[in-house]
Amino acid sequence: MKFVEIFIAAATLASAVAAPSRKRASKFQFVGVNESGAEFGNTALPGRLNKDYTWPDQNAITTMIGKGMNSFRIPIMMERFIPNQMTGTVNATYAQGLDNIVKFITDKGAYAIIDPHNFGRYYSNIITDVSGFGSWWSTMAKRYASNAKVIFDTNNEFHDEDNTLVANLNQKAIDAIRAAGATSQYIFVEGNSWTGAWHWTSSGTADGMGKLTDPSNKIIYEMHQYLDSDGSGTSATCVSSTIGKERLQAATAWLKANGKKAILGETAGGSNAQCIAALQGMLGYMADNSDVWTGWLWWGAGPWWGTYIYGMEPPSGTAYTGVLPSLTQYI
Ligand SMILES: *[C@@H]1O[C@H](CO)[C@@H](O)[C@H](O)[C@H]1NC(C)=O
Ligand SMILES: CC(=O)N[C@H]1CO[C@H](CO)[C@@H](O)[C@@H]1O
Repeated sequence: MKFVEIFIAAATLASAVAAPSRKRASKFQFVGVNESGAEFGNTALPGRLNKDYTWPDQNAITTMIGKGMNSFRIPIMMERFIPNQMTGTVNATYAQGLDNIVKFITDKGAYAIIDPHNFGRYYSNIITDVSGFGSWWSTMAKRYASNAKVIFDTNNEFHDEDNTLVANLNQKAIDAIRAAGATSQYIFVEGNSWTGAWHWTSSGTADGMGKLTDPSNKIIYEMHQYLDSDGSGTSATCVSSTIGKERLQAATAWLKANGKKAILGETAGGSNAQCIAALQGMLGYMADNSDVWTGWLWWGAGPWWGTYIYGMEPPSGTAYTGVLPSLTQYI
């Protein structure tokens, strides 16, 4: 999701291996939700805890694990974790907050996906210092090198920049993470054009992204897809009851042709019959193609969403009450 929309939900991923308390219906490896909060107030840097930003609610995560979810994406700000320059040192306050939520999630056997929600920017400037980006990731990866339930997400939604730069940044992140000793973790890589599934091949981002290499062979392509007319995830109206499946078809063909796996790292639709049909059609299509689609994450949950159109926060979020009950077979 774009910064203009102030709130982002972090993805909650739970692992099938460390079985959550409830048996899951689908065969997806990762199902969960974005858990927003720590990336909020991104124009206030470093920002004040519980005024500009907050951490996800642990009770809400427990509730979602009870629903069968095993994966939680935690959006953070790169600048809050390492202020001033990417080669610098961590802010102990923010890093401790991240440690706490990561430990809570992974102690429950779920995946914690660390998502620098920066759109390929650092202090609003497009990141061109590939080496510095590697340093940032090295610092992060060392911190969680021994926790196999952590997933590293290179960056949220690169956009309006050079496709080759995006691929180079992703490769540098992979190399830095592995060199830091974090060799067991999955790495989610994101492309240009807001990592949109519908633009994955047509934007040209697929070309460089398809050449990424990983010595641990555990990279998963993270794509995002919303079902409103401009695909921005800002409307509760979906284009049609079949738009979800349609928007994934070209990317699915690319994944199969290139032997790659993907995660739908952000998706949502409004709480209405047409969107629910479109979501069911899309998730059913992904289940039919589970050789390449490993799962999906809803956008978004988190304590500060209020009456947000896609709100998945229990107990009263718009999507928690109006959409989730229709998606249980895909969890
Ligand atoms: C570190 O983070 C805390 C809370 O996020 C913030 O209040 C503080 O100003 C930060 N310190 C620096 C040096 O950025
Ligand atoms: C779909 C959606 O609303 N996404 C939101 C995610 O959160 C960011 C910021 O936290 C918002 O700007 C987006 O609108």
